[in-house]
Amino acid sequence: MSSSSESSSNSFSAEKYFATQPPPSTLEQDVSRVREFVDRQVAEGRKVVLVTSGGTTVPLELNVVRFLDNFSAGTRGATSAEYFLKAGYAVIFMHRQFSLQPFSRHYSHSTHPFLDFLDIDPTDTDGHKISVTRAEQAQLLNVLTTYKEVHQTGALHTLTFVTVNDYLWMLRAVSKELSILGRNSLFYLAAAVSDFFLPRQKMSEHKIQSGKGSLHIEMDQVPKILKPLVNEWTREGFIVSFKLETDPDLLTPKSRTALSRYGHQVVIGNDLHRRKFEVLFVSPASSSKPLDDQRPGDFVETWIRIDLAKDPSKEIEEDIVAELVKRHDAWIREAKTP
Ligand code: PAZ
Repeated sequence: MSSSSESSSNSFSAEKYFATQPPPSTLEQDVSRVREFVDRQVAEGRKVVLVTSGGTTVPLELNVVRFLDNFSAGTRGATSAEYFLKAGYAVIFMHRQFSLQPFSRHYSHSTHPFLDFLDIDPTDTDGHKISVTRAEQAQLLNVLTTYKEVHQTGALHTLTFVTVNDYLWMLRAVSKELSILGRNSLFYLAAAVSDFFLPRQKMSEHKIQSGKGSLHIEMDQVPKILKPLVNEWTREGFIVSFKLETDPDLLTPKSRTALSRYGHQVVIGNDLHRRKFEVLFVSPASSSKPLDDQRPGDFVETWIRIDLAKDPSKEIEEDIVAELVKRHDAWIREAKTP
């Protein structure tokens, strides 16, 4: 696999990407459901957040047997979605198929399988009476109550993607639908999106054969989607992107660069191994200065940290969302100030 610079022939502008790569077959249906959901939220006066969550795949064949994937389980997105709902937002939860989802995430098959806390009543001769073990009852009741309330109010809408192509088409379409909300929309882009992809035109139709020995694949660069998102698709939405790094020295500079390059509202930097207890918020100090002319002092940087040793059940997403809600409200108020 090789990487290339943005100006090389291997990079796709967003325009070229959408002109050459086909949309997912369910896109139109998905978009019309999103439109209905957004219309309902506008009528009910709710702010709407789009949460993207989980990793995208990059298929290597048209009849796909093999694909590139990444580590993301969707914990950040699913957890944050719950806190946004609690804060009164309507949530469009756009997630990788089979990754974690709000509410059911508490009972993930790998970390907390639900069969482990169900009991069959031994006194019931028919064997039909199932109960929840005492230790699990309080939490289950809590989760279930909120889950039912959310479904009753219709404040959660779920969308599914698998490939990076699904993700890009869906993000473009959903962000255009959200533009009618103006500043009442928030974008929380926590999905781990591949930087590289194999254009359809270069894919092998059938399963790649192993007969020729080693495999060499040259991938193209996925277009920098934040640029059209900020400049064209949704001009007024409050946009929060995430930056993941594994080298701690790169976290601050790369987060600043992302903010300067795209001119949105917040970049949240997180280190792969420390992401559950600390994140860095980077935002512009002044919106009046040209973005490409900003210096380190022109950014406001705030760390959010939690102490998991003191409170192991605390979730950093609670504090991330609380901070964003404050900033989003200020952003909405700012537009109303003459
Ligand atoms: O899904 P998860 O909770 O395991 O991980 C969350 C995350 C690290 C993918 C997210 O916080 C993030 O940084 N997303 C953007 C990744 C990127 O730089 O593309």
